[in-house]
This record gives sequence, C-alpha cells and structure tokens, in this order.
Amino acid sequence: MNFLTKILLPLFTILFFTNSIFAQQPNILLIIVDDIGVGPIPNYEPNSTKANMPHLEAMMDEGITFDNVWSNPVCAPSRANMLTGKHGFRTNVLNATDLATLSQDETTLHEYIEQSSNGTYSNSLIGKWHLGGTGMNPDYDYPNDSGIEYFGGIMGGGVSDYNDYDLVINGQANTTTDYITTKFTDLAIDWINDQNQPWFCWLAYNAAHTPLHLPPTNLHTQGNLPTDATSIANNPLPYFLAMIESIDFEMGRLFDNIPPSELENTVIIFVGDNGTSQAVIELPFPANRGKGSLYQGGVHVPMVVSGAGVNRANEREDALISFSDMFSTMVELTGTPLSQIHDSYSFAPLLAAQGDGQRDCMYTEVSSGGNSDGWAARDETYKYIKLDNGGQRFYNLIDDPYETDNLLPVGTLNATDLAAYEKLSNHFDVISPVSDLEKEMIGFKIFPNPAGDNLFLEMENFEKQYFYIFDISGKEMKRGEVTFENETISINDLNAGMYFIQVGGEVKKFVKE
Ligand SMILES: [Ca+2]
Repeated sequence: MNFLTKILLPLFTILFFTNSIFAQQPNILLIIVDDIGVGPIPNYEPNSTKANMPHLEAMMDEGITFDNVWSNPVCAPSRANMLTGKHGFRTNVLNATDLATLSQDETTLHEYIEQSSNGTYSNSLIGKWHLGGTGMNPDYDYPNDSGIEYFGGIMGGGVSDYNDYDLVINGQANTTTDYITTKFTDLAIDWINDQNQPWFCWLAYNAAHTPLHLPPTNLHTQGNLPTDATSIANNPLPYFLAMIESIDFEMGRLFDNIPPSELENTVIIFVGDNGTSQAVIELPFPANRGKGSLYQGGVHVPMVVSGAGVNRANEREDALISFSDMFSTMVELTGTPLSQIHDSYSFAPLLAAQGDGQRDCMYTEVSSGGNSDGWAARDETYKYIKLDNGGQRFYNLIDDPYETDNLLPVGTLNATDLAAYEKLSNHFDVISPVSDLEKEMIGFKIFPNPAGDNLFLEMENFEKQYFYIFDISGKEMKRGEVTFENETISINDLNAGMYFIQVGGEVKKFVKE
C-alpha cells in the first residue's frame, strides 16, 4: 500500500460509512436461497456435482466469494438471526415449526433501516417469510406488522406445489398458479421499478426446498427428465440442480430488468439459508449431516457479494461471518455506522477493502426436538459441537474439513487442542449473559408499552445522552437529554400510533395509545 492510499483509504472509508452525502446511497438486494449448501455451488469446495450458474459466477468475477459463512441448521432461525441480529436463544426462534414466531417486540432489520435512514430507504420482503402468522388461524398481516413495508410471498416454510400455492401480498391471500420462482422474481422486478428512493429488497426464493421437481424447461439445463414421483425419488439430484439453475436464470432476468444505472448503484448479496437436505446432499458430507445438523453440511453456506462499493473483484474472503452479522452490515451499507449490535458484527468494511474480520469465534444452534439438537462454536481452526443429549464433538477444520476425526476425549488432546477446546466449550456461557459491550448498546428499557401520557425510560448503564423519538415514517417528533437513570418523557402531545425511540445505538419500538 503506497503512502497516498494509506492516507486516502481510511478517509474514504470514514466518508463512505459515516456520511451518506458522500456516497450515493446504494440500493440493497439480498437474495436468500433455500436449502442450498456449498456443495452444488460453482467454485466452492467440495468438488461435488455443480449446478450451472452463469449469473452467480458473474457475481463472483465482479465481487467477493465468502468461504466461512455460518447459518443455522434450519430455515426460520437463520431468517430470525438476519432480521434481528440476535441468536435464537434470545428471540426464541430455534426451530422451523409453526411455533417459530418472531415476536413483534423485536426490532426488525427493515424497521431499523427505516428509522436509521430517516425514511430515506423503502423496504420489502418478497418470497418466503416463515417467522409467524401461520397455523390454524393465519395472520396474513404478520410480516407488515413486523415492520415490512411491502410483503409479497408465502407465509410458511414452503409450498406443496410450486405451481399452486397461496400468495400473500400485503395481507391479502390469493391462490396462484404461476411458477413460484418466476412469480417472486416478477414481484421483485415490479417493486424495484416502482421505487423512486433508495431501496432494500429482501428476496427469499423458496427453491430449492422440497418438493423436488422439474422446473419449466427454459429455466434450467438438466434436460427433459421424467416428472413422475418415482423417477424423482430414484434420482433426485438433477431435479435439485435444475431448481438451483432456475434461481440463477431468474436472477439474470431480475438484473436485466433493473435499469443499468440503478443496478450499478446496488449491492447484491447471494446467500444460502442452511445446508443441503438429506435427500440430495453429496459426499463427502454424510447424508445425516446436512440440513438440520450442526455439522458443516448443515451450517456452512455459500455467500457472494458484488455491486456498488464492492471493490474486490474476483477475490475470496475467509473471515468468519455469522448470519446475525447481516443485520449491522445491511445497516452500515445504508450509510449509518453500526459496527456491532446484539450478536451482529458488521462485515461491511470487508466489501470495500481487504482487512481482518471482527470475529475470532462464531456460534450456531438448533432445537427441533431431535437427536441433532444443541449448539456449536468455531474459531478459525477448531469446531466444537455440544448436543443436548450430552454428546460432544471437537474437530480441527483445517486438517479435517468434513469432520471425520473427533479429537475427544479430552485426555487425548495436546496442549494447543486443549486450549481451543476450553475456549470453545465455554463459548455459550460467554455469549449467553449480556456482555459488557452489549450493555452499552442495549442501554435502556421503556415502559409501559403501550404508553399513555408518559413514557418511562430506565437506563442500565447511565451516561448523559440524548433520546430521539421518530414516527413510523422516520420523522423526528421529539428529542431531549437523558439526565437521570430513570427519566420520564412526556408524550401527551403525540398522536396515537407506533413510534421509535433511540438512545445511543439502540432503537426500541413503542405504541402511544
Ligand atoms: Ca431452508
């Protein structure tokens, strides 16, 4: 690095990430795919059968391919992690059943961006929701009531038929027979082209979740396969690959339908929500170590980032990235500095320039009621798994990336292995209490909620600072100094409705009655 870039690069980084006036506020397109681990994705180890993905490979050529991204083992907890920046044991979204409901008390990424950008950004969630409102008496407003401005998609974890399903658009459900991957793309194209301000689009394809099937012929390269259930069950892999290819085809159509100047100002993130499922995962991942498991086949997922502000063409990045890190990263990309919040550490600086990631350790968990339940932690080299049934596993992922050689029992570990074991096996105890750093970030409580004429603010770590109250459009309604640990804020001049209060880096939602 020469003298000039040494001086200019930090300056540029500061301007880019702290002052949105200097950066044209980029649009953000977050593409989430379902049940696709690293195996079938081009340019990832292992070298198993690959889907044909020219549009993703073009993203790889222009951007960064991440090698150490960890999701949760199943869908809903992964989505909750991204949407809140918190691990599942804090939000209680730990499995993928209808009970995996995200409380509306949580501040979602969409709400946070709406507020932190003062309403500059519009937002949408298109495709799979799977975080509440399903069950016997479905609540089709649940996504919108969770802070999503525009919702168009499916409420639950999947559909029984990709050509026949209930599509919900902003609270209205209608049976739809358009091929679902194409339909979600159409909704995204329409919504993006309707925006006249910076936008954040969360596009969650339901492919390649079961049921495995053959997509329309023009969307894939797997040929004219038989479509009866027996043929699919006997040889499921090409159907899985065809479904992945249909996503890539539709991604290409989406990019082609965003005006070039708009696309140039868009950050595009492609990420898998959990590992490949048992029916189609290939060796060296054993079948019982795919989706649902804490092994690498369940949680090691592909991520590629390209577009506006991504200055590292055709590079690979081995920083440890946890799904919760999406939250602060997305917020930083919209121009608000947020290096860390909850369990979320921003990797936005890595998009602009090479550097060290923020993490030396990461965590994942699942609680689906089976023998695979438990948690896992890893650092750059080692991985520890703690099963709820008491079982423990400990691997060196550099020497043994497919976890074939359990280094335990403890008595057989060498000194280096033992130090790592002690650190990782304590990881849950380290993160489960509120950390000191987090106390600074989650510095206050509010009550009652809903509130009447007064809102009471209780500071946990008192220091003199300002509070700000915004309405749902992001308009500042009130500000003042917090001078005591217990502050009473008069809100009798606010109309009834939903508001946000911000103190320091933390935002909470409340309702004025
Ligand atoms: Ca999934």
